[in-house]
Amino acid sequence: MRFDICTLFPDMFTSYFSDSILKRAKDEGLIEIRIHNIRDYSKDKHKKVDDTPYGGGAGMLMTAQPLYDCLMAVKKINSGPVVFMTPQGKKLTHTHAKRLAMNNESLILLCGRYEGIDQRIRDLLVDKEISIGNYVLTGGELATMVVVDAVSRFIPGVLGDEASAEEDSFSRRLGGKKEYPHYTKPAIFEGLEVPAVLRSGNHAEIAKWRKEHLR
Ligand code: 4G3
Repeated sequence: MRFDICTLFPDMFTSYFSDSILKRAKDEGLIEIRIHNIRDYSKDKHKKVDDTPYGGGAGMLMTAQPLYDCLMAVKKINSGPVVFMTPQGKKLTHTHAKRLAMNNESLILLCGRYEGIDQRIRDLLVDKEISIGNYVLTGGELATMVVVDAVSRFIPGVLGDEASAEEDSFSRRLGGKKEYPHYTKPAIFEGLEVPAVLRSGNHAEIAKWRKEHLR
């Protein structure tokens, strides 16, 4: 699955996507992530990418031209939908992330900054709008990282052999509930002991205990 990300802050993505599980997924060719700097597409002599809103109001908007040229260039290499990250979008859920991964459809993710983008880019080029929750961030970059991470976990092979996204929180296997408490060594920490049943080796009792402690 391929993700093309359009942003004014490409450096924000490098450490997140160069670490841990997503790095391995990239190295194994399970996902491909390409970052595109919207500023590179500005035709302004000072590479300007923002301007004041018509009608007045606080702050700046991202102008249409660099966004248009960036998205049109990316659409030539990625045939998937253009997704704009915005607090007004459809809320991302477990099911939604899974569906995006199962469709195995590549995505073009657009990160907004300032007070938003010129509406004509939405009208012309944006296919869907996704939100990671009811709050406003200073930019769409964090929201985009959340989408890429949550979707990638559902791509077969990304989590490795034993682990599966379906064994995690919110999966139906756990009755739609969250999780049971986890413990690792040492057996006693700050006077708190790991429940004896988890150290008993009795798998039936362990399963029973975990079921009783789902929350
Ligand atoms: C557009 C996404 C973009 C309009 C983006 C702010 C929160 C989310 C932005 C706007 C974002 C989210 C950039 N903040 N909840 N900030 O998914 O007002």
